[in-house]
Parts: sequence; C-alpha cells; structure tokens
Amino acid sequence: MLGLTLGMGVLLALVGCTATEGCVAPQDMVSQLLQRLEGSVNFEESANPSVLLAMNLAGGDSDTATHKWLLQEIKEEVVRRAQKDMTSGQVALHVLALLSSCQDPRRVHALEQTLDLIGVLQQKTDEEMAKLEAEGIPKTTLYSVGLDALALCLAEAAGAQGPSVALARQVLSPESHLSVDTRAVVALVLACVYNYAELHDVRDLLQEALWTVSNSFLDEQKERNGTIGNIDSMGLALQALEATRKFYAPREWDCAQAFSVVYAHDYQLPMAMAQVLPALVGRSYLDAAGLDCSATKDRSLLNPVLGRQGLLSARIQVYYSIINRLQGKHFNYSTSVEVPKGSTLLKVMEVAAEEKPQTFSFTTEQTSWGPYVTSIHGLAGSTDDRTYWQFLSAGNALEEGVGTYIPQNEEHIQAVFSTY
Ligand code: B12
Repeated sequence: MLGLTLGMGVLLALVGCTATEGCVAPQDMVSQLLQRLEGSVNFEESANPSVLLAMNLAGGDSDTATHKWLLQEIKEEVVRRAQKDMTSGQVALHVLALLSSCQDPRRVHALEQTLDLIGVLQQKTDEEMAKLEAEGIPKTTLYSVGLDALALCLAEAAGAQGPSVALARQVLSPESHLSVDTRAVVALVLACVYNYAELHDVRDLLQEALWTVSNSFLDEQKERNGTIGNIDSMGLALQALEATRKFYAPREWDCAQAFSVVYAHDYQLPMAMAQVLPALVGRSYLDAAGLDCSATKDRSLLNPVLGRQGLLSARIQVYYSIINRLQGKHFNYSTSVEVPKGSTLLKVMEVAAEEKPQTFSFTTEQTSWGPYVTSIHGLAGSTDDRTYWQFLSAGNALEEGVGTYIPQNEEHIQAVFSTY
C-alpha cells in the first residue's frame, strides 16, 4: 500500500505529457493500479461493469481468469436483470463494459438467451427523459442520464441527442448546481454527440456547454493546486479534460499538475481506481468503443497488496447523532461509542446499534462504492422522494462512505435525513 504511494511520488517526474499524445502516467504505476483493481474482484459478489471497462481501457490482459469471469458474469447479469432490476445508468455501464470488450450490446448471448441491451437502454432513457421533461428532474439522476446518452452515442444508436441537449442546458443554467462528477460525465457525452450532431444550433449549444465545463475544471485546478472537486471526482474530471481538448483550445491543460494530485493518493476503492485508470493512460470512456479488438496484451502482474493493515490497540471515542427533521415523526438522538482507533464509521454505527438497537439500528446495501446506508431508525431513503441519509462531520458532508471513512478521536458524526 505504502509502496504504491511512494513509487508514485518517485515516478512523478516521469509523467509524459505532450499536446499530441496527451498525458500518460508511467507504465509501472498503471500496472500496479491495474493489478490492485484486478485483485479487488470478488468472485462471490456480482461483477462490476466499471471494473471491466477500466481494465479494458487501461490495456489489461484479457486472457486472465478474472477478466474472463467478469465478462461472462456481466453477460449473464444483463440477461437476468437488465430489463427488470437495473436502473438506466446501470444498463449504460454494462453497455460500456461490453463495447470495451468487443462485444455487441445489441446481441448479448448468455444463459441460452439473447438480449438487445441497446433496446433496453433506449427504453429506460426514454423514461428518464419523460420525467425530466415533465417534472424538471429525471427518474434517477442527471449523472445516470449522462451515462445513458454516452452509451447510446458510443454504440451509434438513436436517442443520445435529446438527453444531450437537455444536459447541455442544465450545465449552462445558473440555477443548476451540478457536482464535478456529473459535469464530467456530461462533458464526455457532449463530446461524443458533438461529432454526430447535424443542426448548427445543437452543435453551438453543445460547444458552449463543453467550453463552460472544461474551462471551469481548468480554473478550479489552477486555483486549488491541481484538485478538481475531491479526490474521487478527479478520475472523471481528468477523463473529461483529456476528451475535450479541442473545446478549450488554444488554452492548454497542465496535466502534470492534475496528475500529481492523483499520484499522491493511495487508491483502495475499486470504483475510484476504475474511474481514474483510463485517465492515467490518456484515455476516457469515449474510447470504450474504439479499442483494437484484435490486439492482445500481456502484462506481468505483481502480487496485489490490499486492505488496511495493522491492528491498533488504542481506543477512541466518537459522538454519533441521527437527525430527521424532514419526514414523519421528527427525531434527534445522540450517543457516544468507543471503538478501536482506525475503525470505520460503519463500525461506529454497528457498535451504536449493538448498544442501543431500538434507536440506532440501520440497514445497508452493497453498491459499487461499498456499503450504502439505506435506512436508520426504521426511516429509509427513497429514489421516488429523492431522500437519503447524508453523513456530516462538523457540518461538512463527508467525502467518503461509511465503509471507508475513519473517524478521529472525539469526532462528532451526524447522519441527517436529507433530500438531493
Ligand atoms: C448520484 C450520487 C449520489 C446520490 C445517489 C442517489 C441515486 N438515486 O442515484 C446521493 C445524493 C443519494 C448520494 C449520496 C452519497 N454519496 Co454519492 N454519488 C453519486 C454520484 C454523483 C453518481 C453515482 C451514480 O449514479 N453512478 C451510476 C450508477 C448507474 O451506478 P450505481 O452503482 O448504481 O450507483 C449507485 C451507487 O453509486 C450509490 N451511491 C451514490 N453515492 C454513494 C456513496 C457511497 C459511499 C456508496 C457506498 C454508494 C453510493 O448510489 C447510486 C445509485 O443507486 C457519484 C459520483 C461518482 N464518481 O461515481 C457520487 C459518489 C459515489 N458519492 C459519494 C459520497 C461521499 C456520498 C455520500 C457518502 C455523501 C454524504 N456525505 O452523505 C452519500 C451516501 C451516504 C449513505 N447513505 O451511505 C462519493 C463516494 C466517495 C467515496 N470515497 O466513497 C462520490 C464518488 C462523489 C465524490 N466524488 O465524492 N450520492
């Protein structure tokens, strides 16, 4: 774990960055991250399409057992669940993973069935757009609508332009406050659709939105010494800056400054690695459909170094409150728990629930970013109402989930039932 960070520091000076070739991290670093990502794959859990997509974009060896397992699982998952149980964004990520694996998403064969995944995506994107047009908000999120349109565009299927125009208007609207992650995905899809748009008005709108997003990222990077958003939005932001060069030209991108922020971070979360890896090889999700399917690459992989190490005997005290001032019977409960130093917030919540189950019981759901807290004290977030349990420390929203955030001694964590 330490080795990777130190190695990255030493290799910092070696970053390749030219206007024609784009920015590319040193090969050793890419191999180490790739290997860590591959090592994170758990054959007991469902396959994560973002991981397969990243492995393909970063030039991982497609002959490994892990790669083959991921592809097969993804095909089976699609046939089993796409139509009924997947959100539009999840379908889109599966399409991108299949395209990057040289598979035709219009004909996915598995479990003795064949599915047109593009048809499914078109239908789910239409549902998102119907709600966006009627109510001003999509069925899920604008981030997912961005993924949907990106996957349709890369598959050269109909239906990407409508969502793109809506997304362009959103990024240009002074009222919308889209996160860096969402704006980055929007930039990627607009850069794709721009190539196909025939109407001048549409091209002008997309161009203006692309100029606005990319320049806002460049400005933020400059002001914050390389950082755009937070460490986990860097991956998508770098992909967007890589893919939109012509829209901010002649302005140049100091990619070495942005890459240095990434090099200094010790990536552990598979999703974070999966979003940053393409950018480190000078690629983005836009390249998912254009990979050379005849090429096979063989890279020797080192042993994965995973997980947090070291058993710490010291104990710390953490204050924990759960607050609902939004829905039904309001409540505000606080407690203080003792946990071993270095414990995650999830552990704090588990101890609180063990000590006072009537008050602090909670449920989680396993997601691509780890455990997502679905309910606390019997009160569940809902996609229909756009509610969720938000986590804060000293009034600031946490930038990590409960499965990875490590509270300090005497820290006060609040879980506040909120809307998004
Ligand atoms: C949309 C979104 C949300 C929405 C999700 C609701 C919805 N119906 O879509 C809302 C606003 C609720 C949300 C909440 C949070 N989020 Co959020 N979210 C995103 C975003 C922008 C897109 C995710 C997505 O739609 N992916 C596409 C779909 C198709 O894939 P999916 O696997 O089905 O996505 C699901 C999961 O990503 C899950 N999810 C969303 N956020 C988080 C955060 C954590 C920690 C977990 C475990 C799961 C999770 O909800 C998605 C929809 O079901 C990502 C950005 C990114 N770079 O990925 C951040 C992101 C994943 N979120 C993040 C964070 C920190 C949070 C919060 C912890 C914030 C807080 N302080 O409370 C909470 C989660 C608290 C909890 N209850 O456990 C971080 C995670 C970083 C990390 N190291 O873990 C990200 C990367 C943003 C960032 N750059 O900081 N989020």
